[in-house]
Amino acid sequence: MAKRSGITISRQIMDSQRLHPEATGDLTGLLSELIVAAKIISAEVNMAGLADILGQSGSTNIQGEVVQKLDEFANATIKRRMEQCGYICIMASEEDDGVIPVLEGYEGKYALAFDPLDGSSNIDVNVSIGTIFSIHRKRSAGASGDESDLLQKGADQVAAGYIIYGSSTMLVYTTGEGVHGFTLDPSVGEFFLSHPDIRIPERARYYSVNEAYTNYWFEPTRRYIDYLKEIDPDSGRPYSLRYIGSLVADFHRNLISGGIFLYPRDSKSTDKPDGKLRLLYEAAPMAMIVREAGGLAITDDGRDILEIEPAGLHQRVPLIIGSRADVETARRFLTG
Ligand code: AHM
Ligand code: MG
Repeated sequence: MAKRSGITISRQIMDSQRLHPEATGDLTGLLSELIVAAKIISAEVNMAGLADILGQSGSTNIQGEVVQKLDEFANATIKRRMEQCGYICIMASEEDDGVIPVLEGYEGKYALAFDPLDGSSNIDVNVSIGTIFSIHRKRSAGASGDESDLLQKGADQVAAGYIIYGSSTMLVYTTGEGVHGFTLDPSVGEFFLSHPDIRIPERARYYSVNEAYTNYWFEPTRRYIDYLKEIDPDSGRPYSLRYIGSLVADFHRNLISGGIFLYPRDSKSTDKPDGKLRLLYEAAPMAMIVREAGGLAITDDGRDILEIEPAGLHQRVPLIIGSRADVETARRFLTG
């Protein structure tokens, strides 16, 4: 078959809907709304560096309006679009403590969890940041959803993805049929298929972890990282370290080039007994994406991230994610 080019994200989503005659188009509609939100946030992120120059930083802009921080802007943008799209019944965001209802009369059949702008502390230094999303099917009775629609394990996600605002803006998502990456052409405002059917390399030469925390780690975590640094050219060690400190950017890099990312528990500090990253809108969606791309995601005691039953909206979880063979090796160290 001839290679198709110039495929827009809407075309690709419609094509995949066509493979499911039973589909109602709601998931397609939901993803389309998220894509619009992504474009709006992308435009705002790209302007962030100009804010000072244009005199729009501080508490009010030149129109006399209060300027929102970018993460608040991203959060409000997604909530506003989704609460009246008619495809979802309930939402959870990293920026909101409780569940976020949708407008009455607009209740749909999906639940959406999202991190509106992950890594937002990196905005001021022009480092890539991202939006992460996770979609489950509604399972509560009645029209309006409740927390139980969000507290579902990652294995039951119907779709997951992220948008990375980097040297270009990319959207990477899966509905369980492979992982596809699209790059935004800002001149026409469209996402075009640039990375069809992404496969993460089986084994890699890179690891990503905040190594400054070594002294907080449990001994097996330390032993595993020491192993990656041993000199053994036959098996490709030492690995190289790449840590950006922005999950979407670190994950994306590893997805494309191969690598393993770790955010383990602390043994000593009570500050991060379960690591830092959140299960519902950081670890679980990335775990679905990596599984669809051939990789693996586990906790630092060897449990499969996708099998964890969430107990709270903002539950944290230790995360080891990336190239399958590397994560399997890590699991042997961590559980051995
Ligand atoms: P945030 O949700 O407050 O932005 O924090 C999450 C970020 C992730 O993007 C990144 O992986 C992690 O924090 C880095 O944390 P650390 O600075 O402890 O290495
Ligand atoms: Mg976050």
